[in-house]
Amino acid sequence: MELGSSCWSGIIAAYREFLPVAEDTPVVTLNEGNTPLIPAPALARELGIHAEVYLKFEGLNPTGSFKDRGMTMAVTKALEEGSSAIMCASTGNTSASAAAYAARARMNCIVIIPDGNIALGKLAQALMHGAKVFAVQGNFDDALRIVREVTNSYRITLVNSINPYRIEGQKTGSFEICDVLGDAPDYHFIPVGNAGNITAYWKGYKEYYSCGRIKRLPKMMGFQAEGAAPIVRGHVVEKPETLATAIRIGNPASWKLAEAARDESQGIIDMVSDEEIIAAYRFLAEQEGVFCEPASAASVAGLLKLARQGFFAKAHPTTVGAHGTSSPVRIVCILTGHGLKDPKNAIEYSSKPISVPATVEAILEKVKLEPRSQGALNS
Ligand code: AN7
Repeated sequence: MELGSSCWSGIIAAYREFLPVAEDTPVVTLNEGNTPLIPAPALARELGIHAEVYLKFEGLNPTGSFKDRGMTMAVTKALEEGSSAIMCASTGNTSASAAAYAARARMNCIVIIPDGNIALGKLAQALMHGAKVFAVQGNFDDALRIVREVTNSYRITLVNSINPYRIEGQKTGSFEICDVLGDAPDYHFIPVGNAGNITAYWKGYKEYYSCGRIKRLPKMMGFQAEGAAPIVRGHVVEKPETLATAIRIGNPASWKLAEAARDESQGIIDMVSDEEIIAAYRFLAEQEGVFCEPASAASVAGLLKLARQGFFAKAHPTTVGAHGTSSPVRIVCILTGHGLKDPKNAIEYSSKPISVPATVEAILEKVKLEPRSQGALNS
């Protein structure tokens, strides 16, 4: 048996038959994918209907975000085509992923980020993996415009999600969900920034449906941040603003494809405020033990918003109440990135450490603890 062949070896190995690769394609992988689908019972209880809610925790990919699924494909194909360098614009996660996969493939990597608007962990990753990082005095949309122009005229491969191989890799997230659940969920909640991921997931579901692996398709429920919601508002947002810097995007590249995913699936693209994002971000960490970055929590903020508006009670009247009278509504929320990416927001929106002298008394003054009974074992 080939060494390691029984282990998970990344999404290209797992889903080769659905991907544009040949026997001799030089696969660049960090064993991405195979992320857990975590039940979220506390979240399900909040909805007021009989529901099963799952969190697809994409923060557990090798560089801490879903971008790795697309990047293994984009960098593999770049290498196969003889390219020696890749380039992207990024709000952070794409740059971290591109830098890591370029390092793995021994290729050069240039990334363009909006100066001052990228989370600390992501910047650390891009720098640590040896990418050439340019911080432009502009936003993501400016950065993407520059990258499109450079990659059009010079020999360097663009690895933003307008590169079709990115979408091919990212669609494997849908396959994993369906492989675990045995079918598609009823609803697929997902944050929307540049709109590549909603496009990719919808493509994945449709492919599994047309080859008979699933019997139905989910409704695609995309959520933008209120200050960066061009698709919801129907026009480009010149100066996008949100604390969820990953989705601080005013002119998404896959705008039309995201609208198609929404319309074909009879879903929704709506928006959530920064306050709603932070509430969901804290809820997941405190009530489910799952730490994602703020942009990822937009999917859950959207779910909670719709539940509050009575959306599910109206769409599924027989499921009202904890047990309902019919089978549970199945909901998957994509948590696109890990919470450790953005330590600044985590510290900003949680309670602060309490500074005390280094004594037992100082701790006991602040917390009430029961004395241990004599002879009891440590527990
Ligand atoms: C955590 O890294 O656009 O709608 O340049 O990092 O496919 O853009 C990141 C996007 C959601 C939105 N959640 O996905 C980039 C970048 C997280 C993200 C999105 C991003 P798309």
